[in-house]
Amino acid sequence: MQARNFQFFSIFQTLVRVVCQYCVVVIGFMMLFFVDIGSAQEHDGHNTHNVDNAASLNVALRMEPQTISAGAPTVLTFHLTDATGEPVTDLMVHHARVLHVLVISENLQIIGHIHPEDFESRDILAELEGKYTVHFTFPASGKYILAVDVMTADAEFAEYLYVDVAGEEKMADLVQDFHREKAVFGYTDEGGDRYTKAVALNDGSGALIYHAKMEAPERIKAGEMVHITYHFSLDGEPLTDLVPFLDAPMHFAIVSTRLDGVVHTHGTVPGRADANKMMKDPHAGHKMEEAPTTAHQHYGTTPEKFGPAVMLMTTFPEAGIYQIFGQLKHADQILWTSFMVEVEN
Ligand SMILES: [Cu+2]
Repeated sequence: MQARNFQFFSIFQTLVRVVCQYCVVVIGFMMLFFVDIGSAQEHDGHNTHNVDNAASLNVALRMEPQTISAGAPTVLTFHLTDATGEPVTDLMVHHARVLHVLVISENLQIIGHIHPEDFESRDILAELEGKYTVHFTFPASGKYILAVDVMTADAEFAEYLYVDVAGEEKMADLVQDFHREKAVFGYTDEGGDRYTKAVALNDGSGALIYHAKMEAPERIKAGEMVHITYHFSLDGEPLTDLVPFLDAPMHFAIVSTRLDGVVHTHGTVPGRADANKMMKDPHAGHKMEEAPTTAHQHYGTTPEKFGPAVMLMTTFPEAGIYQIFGQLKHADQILWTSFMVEVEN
């Protein structure tokens, strides 16, 4: 018995030694790593806007290179800190991602939707320091708004930052287009609901051409709940086999020409229980009363197959002209829609 105990003890001792050595190596590596990150210049001073008053989140953006040029790959690192300056690392996965970045050009024609998980170079150690990185190539020079969406156990945050992109290739002027039926391009999924490139609307770079019809009230008033219904078809046939994209039937990014914010919201499938719940209580999806245990807590579950209709329920805060970008999925194609609406007082 004693011999066995001794054996056990010596195995235990060896185990402890190995674990300790491993810890020393890991801690040493982490220290080296953070010293390196710390020495790089931080790009503070960007305006951020916090939609939640209960908790606070600061987002500083570091760009590499520091001057962004059209057509050049750029590394964007968002440094998340709380009111006391401590890194925010307890982000919850919502809509299948830990952090969502929407990039939208001032002319409301270029959009990107990217996440740290979309890149193989994802740096988990840096994320332990509240630093989340995405890669993006801005296709044209001009001003862009970046919307960063994250969720913690206590709150949801939407922060906005602006970047100016230099370069010869200037973005086109804003065009007011209030058509309610449009051709929609499909972009082949890069795997796992990823599409990491910028999409310039109507540039014809997509492979398959779909058709989208959007039904909205004739007059849309600021501050009033609006129901907008989309109908999708391909080759004249209604699409009945749309599939979820990032845990939602459809993602929306709603931006006004003021470029003063981005509403990142999600569509529902008409006739479904969660859609009906939304009809009765339009804010149902945004309440945090029920513990958000899954990424589905926004608007309930998304059916595995649906279509051809998807509904958007939203409220436009002010009068103005808004672009409603939409993103959804069919087979391996990620579809981007854009419809402009005018909102009155
Ligand atoms: Cu996202």
